[in-house]
Amino acid sequence: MSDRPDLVTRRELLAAGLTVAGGALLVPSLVRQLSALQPPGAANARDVLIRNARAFDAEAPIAALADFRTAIAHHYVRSHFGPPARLPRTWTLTIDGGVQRAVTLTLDEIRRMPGAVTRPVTLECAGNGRGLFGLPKTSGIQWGYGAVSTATWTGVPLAAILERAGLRPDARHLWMEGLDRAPAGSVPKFLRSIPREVGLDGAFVAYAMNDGPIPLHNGGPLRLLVPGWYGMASTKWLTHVHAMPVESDNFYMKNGYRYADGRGVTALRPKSVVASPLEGARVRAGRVTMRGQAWSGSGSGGIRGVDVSADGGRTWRAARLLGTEQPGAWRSWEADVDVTAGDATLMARATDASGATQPMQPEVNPGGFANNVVHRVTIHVA
Ligand SMILES: Nc1nc2c(c(=O)[nH]1)N[C@H]1C(S)=C(S)[C@@H](COP(=O)(O)O)O[C@H]1N2
Ligand SMILES: [Mo]
Repeated sequence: MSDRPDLVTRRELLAAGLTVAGGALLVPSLVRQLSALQPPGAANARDVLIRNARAFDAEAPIAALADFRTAIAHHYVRSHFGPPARLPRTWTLTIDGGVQRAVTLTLDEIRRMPGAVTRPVTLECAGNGRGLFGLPKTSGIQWGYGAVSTATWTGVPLAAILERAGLRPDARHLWMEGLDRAPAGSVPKFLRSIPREVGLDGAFVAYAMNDGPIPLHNGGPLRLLVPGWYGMASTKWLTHVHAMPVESDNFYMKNGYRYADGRGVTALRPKSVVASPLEGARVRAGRVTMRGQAWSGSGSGGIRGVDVSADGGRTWRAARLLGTEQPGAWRSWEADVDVTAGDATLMARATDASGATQPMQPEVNPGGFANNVVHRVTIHVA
């Protein structure tokens, strides 16, 4: 049986008037929402009316995170207001503000630009793990562990696009704008800006995801990717980059995405997930192979190591890191551990090259951001 129903969040299920038993529910309205996750392909190029415009937020099933690359069917989805209700016949991206000349490029022109890059990017929602903090329900989506995924994205460096416009030296910040808007007039658009250096170093404008068109729910046909930063920086449905002297004063910059001390939420914190075995799994006593992913943010220098424990944190051993370090993407790991009859608590703890590691207890903040507490998985050993 497919684990696709797990993509539906608890909130969606509650909205549909359902309670979950094992997560394996499939009802017609949910099936329709799930099918909206399929790549719209050529439909993007037309003036289509999206009928399911309501925000759709979904996590990846943990089992799917065992693979380095997350399939589109399993990639998490998050937006504040859902996709734009209408797509223009011709998608354009305009660079204006503090530039020598404002430039507008069509999607086709961007696709034909030289210097395209294809690279894996680990996107994690800043709210991933909020549900584990035990905050009031009003604090935001009560995500578990699965608001994180890694797809292969193709696009052109933002630097190359900005070069066409000629960024002026006083343009210290890049204000991103997407086509989506709030359904009610008084709610501001979701807008974010990134510092100029971040935009010029590694950020790119993508038109393909896992070798095909970007599905509408993941920000297609054109989106920004800011590798190493939490997901809110990676503006979906990108139509404008406004070069500005100061940071954006949008509600989601000034009030949203701030830690208790007022600092903005930016780079990913070191974190890991145990994707196998799964919570509640039944295994035989003896050797068990643990598998998962580990990642950290820009400026961290990547993952230095992952330690695992099979006895609730009393003893630890180093996991094997697989493949090679690719900046902006997570690192797969595996480890063999020995378990004896009874319940066993498995844990993984990532440390990045800067020496930062995951806390054993959640470090709560009122917004419920960036929870990188060590993942605990309890299994039954017979
Ligand atoms: N235009 C726009 N871009 C957006 C958002 C949004 O609401 N509107 N949400 C952001 C957030 S909070 C996250 S976590 C990522 C999610 O990207 P994904 O749905 O492809 O996983 O998109 C970001 N980009
Ligand atoms: Mo997010």
